[in-house]
Amino acid sequence: MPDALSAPAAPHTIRREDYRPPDWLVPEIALDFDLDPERTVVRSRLTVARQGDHNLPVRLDAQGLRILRVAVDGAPVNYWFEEEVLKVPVNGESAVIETEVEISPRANTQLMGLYESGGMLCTQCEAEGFRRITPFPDRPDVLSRYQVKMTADKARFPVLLANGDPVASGESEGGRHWAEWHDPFPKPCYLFALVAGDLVANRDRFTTRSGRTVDLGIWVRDGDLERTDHAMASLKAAMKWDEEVFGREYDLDVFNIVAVADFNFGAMENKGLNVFNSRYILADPDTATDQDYDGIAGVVAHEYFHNWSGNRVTCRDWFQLSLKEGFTVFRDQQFSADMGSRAVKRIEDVRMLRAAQFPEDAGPLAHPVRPDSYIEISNFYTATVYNKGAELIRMMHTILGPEKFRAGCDLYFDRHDGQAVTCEDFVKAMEDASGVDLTHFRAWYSQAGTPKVKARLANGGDGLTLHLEQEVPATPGQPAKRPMPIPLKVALMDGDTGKAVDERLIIFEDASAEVALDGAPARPVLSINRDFSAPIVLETDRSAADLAFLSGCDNDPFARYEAMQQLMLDTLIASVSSGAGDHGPVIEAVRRTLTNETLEAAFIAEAVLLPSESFIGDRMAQVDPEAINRAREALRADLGTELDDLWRGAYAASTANRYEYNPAAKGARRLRTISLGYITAAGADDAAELAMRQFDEADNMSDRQGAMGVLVNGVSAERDAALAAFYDRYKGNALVIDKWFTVQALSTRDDAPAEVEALANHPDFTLANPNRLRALVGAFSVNQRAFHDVSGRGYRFLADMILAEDKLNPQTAAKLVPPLGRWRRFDHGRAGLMKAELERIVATPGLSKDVFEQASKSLA
Ligand code: B3K
Ligand code: ZN
Repeated sequence: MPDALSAPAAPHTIRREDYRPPDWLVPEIALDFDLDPERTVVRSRLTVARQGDHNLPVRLDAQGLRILRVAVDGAPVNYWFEEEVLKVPVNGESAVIETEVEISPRANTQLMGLYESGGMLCTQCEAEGFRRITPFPDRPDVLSRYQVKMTADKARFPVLLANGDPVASGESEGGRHWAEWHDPFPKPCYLFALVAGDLVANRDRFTTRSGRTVDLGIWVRDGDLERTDHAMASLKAAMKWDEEVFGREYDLDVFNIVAVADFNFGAMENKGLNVFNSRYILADPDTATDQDYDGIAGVVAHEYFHNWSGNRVTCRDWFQLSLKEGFTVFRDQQFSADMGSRAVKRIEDVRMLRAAQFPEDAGPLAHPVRPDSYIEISNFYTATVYNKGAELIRMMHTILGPEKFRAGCDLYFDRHDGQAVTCEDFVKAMEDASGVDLTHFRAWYSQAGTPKVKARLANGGDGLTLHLEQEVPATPGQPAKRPMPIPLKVALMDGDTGKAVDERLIIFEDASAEVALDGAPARPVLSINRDFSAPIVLETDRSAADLAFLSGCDNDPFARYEAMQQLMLDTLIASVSSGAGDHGPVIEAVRRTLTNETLEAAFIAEAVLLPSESFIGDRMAQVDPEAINRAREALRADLGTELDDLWRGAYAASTANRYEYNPAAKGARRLRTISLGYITAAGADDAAELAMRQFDEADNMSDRQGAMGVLVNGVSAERDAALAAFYDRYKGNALVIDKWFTVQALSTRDDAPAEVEALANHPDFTLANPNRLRALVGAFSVNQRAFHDVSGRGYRFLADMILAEDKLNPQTAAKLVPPLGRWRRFDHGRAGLMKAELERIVATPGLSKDVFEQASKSLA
């Protein structure tokens, strides 16, 4: 009897151009699970239908399954294996294929397929985990109606959930019970889910705009129930918002969410049964920061929004991933903007894009938003597919305007409901509904690399002209690029009055352009890429004085923030190269921002924050981690000292707040901890004491973690006391202990690499939990100065961790590789050490294809 347990063959590349429609469809599937953590038996009954004229067998993907039985129309059949595909010959146009397989959820450390987490059984199928549960054509363009029956020990697994609606349940022998769920909506197998566990629910109801009642449940372990209210409120807000803004209504009678502790990423949008990493569900003021609260609202909304953008209309193949992810990220960004401060949300989204996507686009793993090839699809759940993908949708929204964009969305959902489609289908719907020609825009889907735009104003005989030039850098496999249509929101700011003149949208399509600007004031200052209208790197010849001016008056909040960032960046880069810079203009601009009473605290907090060390590095020809750290710390110290009274004033102003969760209170807390950071940077004698008081008296996690984060970078008795007190207070709460690891992994002290190595030996550190691994190792790898310690110990540590994790969980291991792939950006010595670690990884026998792909491409 052949098993699908054999090792996979050498990694091979899957290409978008090779897409062929499936030879067999599976309109119906009935699954019967005999659940047990050690040994689960899965019986499946597939109704298969031949598609097209061919004699090919049915291909069923099967990975790590022990095959017990395969039958066609009730009779045994001579099936065979080719790599990890079970081939079943079928004679007629349709048939019923039955399979029976055995799997072990407990042995599943990859957390893909059916696995055990914290005593419960749960599934993760996207992208290709369903093949680890039962033989099936595991591709998103095979849509089936699911009937699922689960039987399990009633005492250990009193709750049995699956997609769709519950239809029946009962008792069986030996203390077991069963439940059956039906999902009326055909779906690809990546959206299948089941959960069995000893769970309790926060239950609520939502009435849709057409008057249907939906039963909502957020399922958690017993002690966690009181930390689910924010997730529930977010879910209801998201359901309402999607009706109002996108006209999308929920379609089943129940919507369940389950929180699990061991999860490879944030959450999963399975039809009617979302499964979440518990960090995106559980929150109360004592254990979760404002950022955690925002993350929960954003991810709960994101997964809910997938019900239309992803589930009702799904992807034809995995190259189209951004069809659902880019669009859904855009939708969740718009939702969060509407729930809080639009300006601050835009700043946060751009910061994230620049921190994660720009480096990806500029490195060896660069790929288009719609990739052309992959070895392992899990490696393509990237910032490019998600966040740059969202920027593409946003650009279409900008070019079409909100009404036509909405008409395009309506047409897309209407035209493709129940189908598996492509990014091209989305763009076509936008074009058809709006009448706007997006032919050139499609280059954003196919060309990788962040466009660089140079912009300058020139005053000639004919008046004022805006000169634009663009260049799309070469990326792996794409040496030469066409110019891209770049939507640029532009205005002139009047240097005398501070008022905006001639605000307009320019679609800059060619390699260069000259745009005449009318009605220019006597002293015009260019405000460009307002609201970050295009995901580009911009270069202008604006002086420090121009930038300082814009930072004080630009009426576009993003442009105002951006002017300050550019001023800071220019100052820091000058300091790094010359060893000393003129801090005066930054100090004055920050002073004006801090004393501007018309600005909200949350905006001020963003505006006064210096660019991160990595972001400064990204803008330099070669990254010098030590020099960047010195320059940034020097500017921080000067800002702290020169503006001491203002920082203390801002600090005191927000101290009176008792905990409330609303945008104003959040902003005040953020500004408070940032002020504490500057007071500390100035070397004030009372800084550690102030931080310790904040730590001790905090009535919320933002303040407590903020204080600890400030203390951790210094040398003081308070530092040790805070770390010990924090650990003691929260031991046993994994999500909070993750923060304890992260805060130390991000330390700016010289001993950070040694501390991180020691923490990897802490009894609470484990490779089995992806959150814990990311909290320590993931955070350390973005701590630029510590990770790039000239000794290379940071690189060695990361490579050791990747190799150890790869044995358990390849998907999560592979996510840690990209920081090593940035070797070209560093000096010869560091580059050599980084490459040596990548080479060591690639040479390791038994490497997963996940890590192999990331490490080998990083070396190329
Ligand atoms: N669709 C999932 C991501 C699955 C990742 C698989 N490696 C969550 C989301 O983006 O909504
Ligand atoms: Zn998503």
